[in-house]
Amino acid sequence: MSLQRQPRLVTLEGGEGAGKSTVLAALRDALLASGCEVVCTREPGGTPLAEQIRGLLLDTRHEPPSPETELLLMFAARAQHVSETILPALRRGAWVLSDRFTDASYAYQGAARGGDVDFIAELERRVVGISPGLTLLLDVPVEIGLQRARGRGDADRIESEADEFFERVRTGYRTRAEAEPQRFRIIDASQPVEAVAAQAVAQLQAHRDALQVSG
Ligand code: Z5A
Repeated sequence: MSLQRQPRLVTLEGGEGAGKSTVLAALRDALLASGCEVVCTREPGGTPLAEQIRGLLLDTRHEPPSPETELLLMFAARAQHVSETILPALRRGAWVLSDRFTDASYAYQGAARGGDVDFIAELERRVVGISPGLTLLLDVPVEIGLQRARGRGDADRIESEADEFFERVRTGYRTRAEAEPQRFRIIDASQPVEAVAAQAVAQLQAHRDALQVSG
């Protein structure tokens, strides 16, 4: 069973402090300005149950999950998110902007944690079944991203990992982007936030133009 590409599903990926939240708002505004319905969502999360799973995953107060538990909880949240939020929105013709999606599991649980990539791919096929039409990878050197993210105060469980962990995340994302250049666009997120947002909006517009040309 292969993944079903969803042209109107747009995902934002990147390491800590890459600026995904800001860029997502700019993409949303651009789509709303052209009269589209837009659903903004995030992972892990995006439904009440999946948000509870997010709490389990990121809370530093309880026992840390094993790598397998972490992976399976990410996909449990994602299965719920896809069936309850993403697919219903796509079916009624809305655009869906997601702050992270399955690529994050390849980067964090695969490349950074050393999880079995074939198993992640199997989970993706069996419990997700869809892939984004466009993925914007906000790429920023780890040192800069962590400085921004840690400037906000309390770190969650994953944010508390060592810098080498985030170097592996970055490499994992870049490797995926290089393997699927037709879906990914890499944006240099070390630039000022306005420039990053403007490039993201331009990439979304190019994607929409290409969809119209291809009918
Ligand atoms: N995770 C996983 O392991 N596996 C999975 O499958 C999934 C997720 C889906 C939660 O994600 C965690 O779950 C995350 C990955 C893991 N791990 N961590 N850590 P999240 O998306 O909720 O958390 P996050 O990535 O840590 O979010 P973030 O650090 O907030 O990133 P962001 O949204 O890209 O950044 P931001 O909020 O837009 O910006 C952060 C700060 O930097 C803020 O003060 C901005 O004003 C500033 N900023 C942003 N851009 C710029 C520029 N260009 N210049 C200067 N300052 C900037």
